[in-house]
Amino acid sequence: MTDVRDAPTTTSPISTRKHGDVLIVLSNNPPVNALSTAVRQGLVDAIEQAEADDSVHAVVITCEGNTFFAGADITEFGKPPQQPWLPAVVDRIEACTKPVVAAIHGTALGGGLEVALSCHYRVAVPSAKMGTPEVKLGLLPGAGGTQRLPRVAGVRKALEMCATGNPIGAKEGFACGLIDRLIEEDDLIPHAVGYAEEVRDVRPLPKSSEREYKINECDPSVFDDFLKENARRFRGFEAPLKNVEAVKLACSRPYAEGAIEERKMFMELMTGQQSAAQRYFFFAERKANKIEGLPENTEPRPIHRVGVIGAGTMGGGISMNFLSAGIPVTIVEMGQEALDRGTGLMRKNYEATASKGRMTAEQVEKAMGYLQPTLDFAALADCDLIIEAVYENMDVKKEVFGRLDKIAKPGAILASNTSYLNINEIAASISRPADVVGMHFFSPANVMKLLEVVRGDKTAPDVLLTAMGLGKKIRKVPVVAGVCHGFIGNRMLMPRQIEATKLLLEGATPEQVDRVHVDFGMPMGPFQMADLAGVDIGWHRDPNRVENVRDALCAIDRWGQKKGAGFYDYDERRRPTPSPVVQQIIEDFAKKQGVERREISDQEIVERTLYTMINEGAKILEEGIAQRASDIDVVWVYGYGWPVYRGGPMFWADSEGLAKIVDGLNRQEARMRSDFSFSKLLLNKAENGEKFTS
Ligand code: 3H9
Repeated sequence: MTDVRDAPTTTSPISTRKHGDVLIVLSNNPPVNALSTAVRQGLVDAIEQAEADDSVHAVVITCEGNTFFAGADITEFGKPPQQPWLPAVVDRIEACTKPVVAAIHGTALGGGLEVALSCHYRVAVPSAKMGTPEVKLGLLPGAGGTQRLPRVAGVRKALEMCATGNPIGAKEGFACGLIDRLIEEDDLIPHAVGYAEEVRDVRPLPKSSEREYKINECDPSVFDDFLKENARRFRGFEAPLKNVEAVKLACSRPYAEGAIEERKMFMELMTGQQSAAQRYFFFAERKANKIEGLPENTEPRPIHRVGVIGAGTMGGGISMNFLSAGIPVTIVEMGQEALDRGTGLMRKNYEATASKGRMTAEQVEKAMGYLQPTLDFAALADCDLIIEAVYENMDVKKEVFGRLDKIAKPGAILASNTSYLNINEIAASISRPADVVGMHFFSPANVMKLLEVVRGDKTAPDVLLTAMGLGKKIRKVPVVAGVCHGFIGNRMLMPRQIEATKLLLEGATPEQVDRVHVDFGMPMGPFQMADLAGVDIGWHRDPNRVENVRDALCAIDRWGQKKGAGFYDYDERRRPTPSPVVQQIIEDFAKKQGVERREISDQEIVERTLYTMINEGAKILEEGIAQRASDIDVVWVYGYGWPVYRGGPMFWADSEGLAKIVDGLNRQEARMRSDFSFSKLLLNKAENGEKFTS
């Protein structure tokens, strides 16, 4: 068979060519073959062409480049819709009187999967993935996906795919009936054409919208069970519930009626605030990867081996990211016992993942096989990147960097995992400041997606580019931050923590403050977070020096969950209950400091904790610590669990209205910490009716 990938060039992203009696319809719309207006029109035209040409007996729809259609063109959302609409396009494909085969590679996502579902047959290479990620944009599949998918793949599978947005692999797709045939990698189009020839005379044509048996055999309890299982995951989100509702409709209504309802729900979600926030966030995440001020032609440095100093929880977690990506790691500790404990914990973590079926035993061994544990600091000499994850103390860090300066090979990148310390000071203490960068991982480092890449004054452009690229390679979301105390995330956390603690003295309880944050959509409130992380973090360790509530808790061993007591009491299953001891401590302190206790409203908590964070975010922006407001949002969503349906703190501030934020802060200013000051950027923008994000 000739290579049918040599399609002639046309101005439309859709081209056609004939191979025997099969019309091959090829999309070429980089980077992801999104279903733009031109692509949709091209598809309709191609189907009309197939209908009109008597010599055509079957059609194959496929794509050039890395992927099958990855969905509707998200950049068109929010603009006046252009004909032909995707629902009409997919209906036209399904109504074709000649068999249509979708030939899938890469990712058939959203509208892309809906196109595939409207074809009469679907073939795919084993590496292909299929999914309905609309829910991650606060939407549901709006071109018949919620109605066709359960009919083809089964109700439970459709629920999982639509409501979680997670894709499935082609093999799983084949097992559930979504894919009709798996085809060898690299041979997709010729085999798809062969398949089309095999089925060219089969009638009636199998139409997804007409299939009944998978929805007829559905147990009605599947919906409630599914919602119960996922209650925590869906908390606060509108779209997952709408997706479930739409799939449920497929089981009770004829296709045509279900499709009309689906469309209504799609439009409802599309015009809502949550989807606007989630669509904003989709682009925010991608923008975060772009580094400003990078000289053209900057090339990353090659990284073949990574060194990690410190095999504690952080060092171990950091190492696992590289091991999982197949990058060898040399991990150094001071004593054999700590080294064994660290590597043992890494293996245990991998094995736990394997026991949940998310890794095979071979993959565990493969990952651990990339690890070289050692007590010999000099073993770091052949590493291309060395990350220190030692005790958070400037003198200790400088000492480690001094040693690295002597043994690291020329051109090696020297990174610190510090959460607060000044990267410029560390860099200035050695002979090669241009090689120094911050790589701030969040705990647990093998799980959390965020990576703050801290750009020092002297950090070389290629060092920054390498750290960002590597972050992506190990499946993190890297964000560039400038040097300041706490960088982006932890710096914004500080004013929140200060006000939250002040509020306790003034009359709020830890439960109230935490509830306000959880109701807002955060995974936990400031005091739940303190108990989880350890109330003793940063404590001076002198039980006789009790200057605030935290000192008082630490002095009596209430260090948080690890001690069974912190701001809350914990039972053996780590379930929290309010603590009368803590309440007494708070009241005693209030008395000692002459703070008059009063009723605190939930609104005051929002204004003093969340609004102060916005103010700090604005300062971070005006000082150039963050490249753009959306980067701050990425940090907060991926590093601290800010609800993505509120876009992130800066997007949320914009949607609340900056004048409202300023009003709230003005109202609270007298009660807040004495060194509170307004961000000029916030004041200016509020006054001019501007926003942080566009
Ligand atoms: C939908 O389909 C609704 C329908 O049900 C109903 C309609 C009526 N549109 O992620 P990457 C851009 S909703 C426009 O870095 P990767 C992206 O911004 C849609 N642009 O690549 C970036 O641009 P830039 C459902 C898009 O290889 C570039 O492509 N589909 C779209 O890491 C590369 O992206 C989805 O939600 C789009 N749909 O990952 C799928 N997708 O270079 C969303 C990407 O200027 N997409 N871009 O920064 C993805 O999940 C990933 O992009 C994908 C590739 C896995 C495909």
